[in-house]
Amino acid sequence: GTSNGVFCIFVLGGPGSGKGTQCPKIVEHFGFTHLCAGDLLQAEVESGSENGKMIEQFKKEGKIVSSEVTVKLLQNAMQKSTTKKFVIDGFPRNEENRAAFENIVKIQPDFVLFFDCSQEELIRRLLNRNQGRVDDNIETISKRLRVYFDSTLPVIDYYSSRGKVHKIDAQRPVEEVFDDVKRVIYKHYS
Ligand code: UP5
Repeated sequence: GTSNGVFCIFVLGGPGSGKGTQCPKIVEHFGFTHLCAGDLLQAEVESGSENGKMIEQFKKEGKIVSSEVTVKLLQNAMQKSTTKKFVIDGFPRNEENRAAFENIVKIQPDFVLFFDCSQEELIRRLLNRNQGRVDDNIETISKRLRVYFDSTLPVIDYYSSRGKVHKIDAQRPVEEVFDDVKRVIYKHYS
């Protein structure tokens, strides 16, 4: 882990790759604190805060909200946490996010879980989810995928070049994916 006693995992992967499905299982199994950037942003929308309207618009368009907003939400949530073991889901989504988190929070991830899944399967899952998300329609899904390929994959490449990425085949059933997730975490954290 990092020197200040913080242990931090980033979970990245395309929209629908299973980040929000696997992270609660990590919490249950390892006792990490789960911070989902998308959920923290959604809570801002629902609180009716000043930024809420802007965030909702960004979500509808599949665009990445400014680091200033997201990093602050993550930082607040980290400060409130009773543990120093974090699994951060769906962040950083671009190089700006990554640099801002490193500069402001001053924490590097111990490693990155990368959920690899075909585009066809991602689209299938998102169209089937049917939970009333403003961004689960085919137009927004296409935009989210484009943003993922253009902006998030470079972040994964960045960590990959530093030997920090564990790629997981996320196309398989939930429990099989979690078996691999557990194996990777046990290797680094015990
Ligand atoms: N499912 C899951 N695993 C499965 C499996 N192994 N086999 C079969 N089905 C599986 O899963 C999606 C669906 O697939 C579910 O129905 C699930 O049952 C099924 P889920 O676990 O929710 O996948 P996840 O990767 O979490 O998908 P999600 O849609 O939540 O990912 P996104 O990354 O798109 O969403 P997020 O909430 O992180 O971001 C939404 C928007 O917020 C972004 O587009 C952006 O506008 C904004 N945002 C920012 O601007 N900045 C940020 O830092 C974060 C978000």
